[in-house]
Amino acid sequence: MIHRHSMRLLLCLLCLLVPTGSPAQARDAANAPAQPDFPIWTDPATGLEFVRLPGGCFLMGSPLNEPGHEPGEEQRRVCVEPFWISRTEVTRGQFAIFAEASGYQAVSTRQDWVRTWDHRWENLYGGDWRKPGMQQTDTHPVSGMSYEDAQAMARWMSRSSGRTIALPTGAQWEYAARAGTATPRWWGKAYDERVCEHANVADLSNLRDLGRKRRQPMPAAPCDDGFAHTAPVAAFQPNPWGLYDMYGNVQEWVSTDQETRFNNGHVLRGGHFLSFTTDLRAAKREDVSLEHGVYFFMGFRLVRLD
Ligand SMILES: [Ca+2]
Repeated sequence: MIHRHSMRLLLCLLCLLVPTGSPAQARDAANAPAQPDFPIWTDPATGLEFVRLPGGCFLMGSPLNEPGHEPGEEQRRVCVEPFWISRTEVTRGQFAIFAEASGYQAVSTRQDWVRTWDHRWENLYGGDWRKPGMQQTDTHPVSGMSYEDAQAMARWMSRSSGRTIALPTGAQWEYAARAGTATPRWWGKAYDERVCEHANVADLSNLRDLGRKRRQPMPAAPCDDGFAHTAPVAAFQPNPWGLYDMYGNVQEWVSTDQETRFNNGHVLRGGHFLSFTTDLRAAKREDVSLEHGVYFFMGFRLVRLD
């Protein structure tokens, strides 16, 4: 009995000594950048928190030799006035507060489908932002959002808060995402295993998920961020200005301030949970036609302008 008890004790001690190496622990490691003391404002109706960024000028776009550089990313000096931007993407719970208070029917609800990917793109009929074809809770970013849905929530929040709430312009989004850096991503140039500390992207979780379903692998980061689909907001390290998930998780609508290829087009920024390498860059613009419908990786964050 004593022998068995000792063994159990030894095993318990070993459990404490062996690192689990979980993605969450890796992300909690000491590499997070120091956070400036920017003012915070909380929207009273939804609890969405905004950080006040100082105004400034920066080089928008990317140099010609940046891997993934595309037309439309030509570098130019841009200045922005001070503005507030939400620390996180709008969550499903926050969007639900808006939808219930206003009676708003999202595009995905009206059309009764969301476009998903599970080894190929498919329309999930009967799905909408509440059932976007993946496991989510109210702390995950709302997904399956159209540009129109994001604008509708901004208008409602403007009325309810008495402040001017909007989608960020492309310049505001990129200024916030860069947070004073000039590299492709705020943590630098490299796209290696460190990406999993900073962003929820296509990673080994996606390969595991596809492997379980006996489906073809896809390009993925050489690390495990723990999420094959969306992650709760603020689960990864914030950027140097205290903003979470500027890369990966859901792709974010910005208000049109640049040309798009489509008559009825708008721009998404920051990549999403199925993105990899060159799609996860500060300068990357995803130009989409609204006729293509809403995809399960489309979400947004908001700005306050006064
Ligand atoms: Ca992931």
